[in-house]
Amino acid sequence: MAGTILFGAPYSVYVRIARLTLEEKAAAYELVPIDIFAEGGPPAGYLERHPFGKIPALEHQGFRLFETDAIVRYLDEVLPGPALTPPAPRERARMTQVMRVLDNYGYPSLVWGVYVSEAGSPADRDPAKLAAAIDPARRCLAVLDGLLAGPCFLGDALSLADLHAAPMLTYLSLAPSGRTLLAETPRLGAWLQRMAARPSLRATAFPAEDQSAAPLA
Ligand SMILES: N[C@@H](CCC(=O)N[C@@H](CS)C(=O)NCC(=O)O)C(=O)O
Repeated sequence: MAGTILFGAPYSVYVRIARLTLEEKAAAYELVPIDIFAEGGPPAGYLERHPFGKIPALEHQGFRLFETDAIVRYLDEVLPGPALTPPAPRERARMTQVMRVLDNYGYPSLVWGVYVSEAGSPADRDPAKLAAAIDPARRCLAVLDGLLAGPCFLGDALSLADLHAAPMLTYLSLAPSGRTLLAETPRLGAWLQRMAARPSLRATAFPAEDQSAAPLA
């Protein structure tokens, strides 16, 4: 199989992170739909691409890869276009720190805790989970706000940290409580507005950005 193929669904945070990397590199790619939340799960053969049954998975010129962090760092290295990883060790470490904060503390609290529990599909709404997520989400936003070093996370240059953060904070902004929390960190709110205006974000909008009822993240 030639070219660049990404397997996943447009509602997924992690699929969007990979798509943003491809878009910022102006790379041509095919998005092959895989819905892990479909009744009966993903197609049987998909586990050969991702043994844990998650999305995304990548195939690039015959090379198969899963785990978003591995995918975006690989794409950044092999594709032409602006570098999304800084050369200096401290900046690179900061970028990795932001990405791991988002995976370990942001995704559970901002996406599942606030967005899905408050504004996701009706079956997933859960006031108790929402209430429990407010403090962790607030802490996470304060930490991210403190890590912002300029118009982008690392200063002037866009990096993988910005592309990792944008989908999670976009979902957060679709929930009323998320918008209230974001108002407490105005620098981060302004960063999200700048990111939302980028063509890469516009080209990969979540279905929920156009709808009142949202699917799972
Ligand atoms: N560690 C994985 C996480 C990917 C992930 O959690 N993807 C979500 C969609 S955004 C998923 O596949 N969830 C399905 C599930 O948890 O069963 C990565 O970085 O690629």
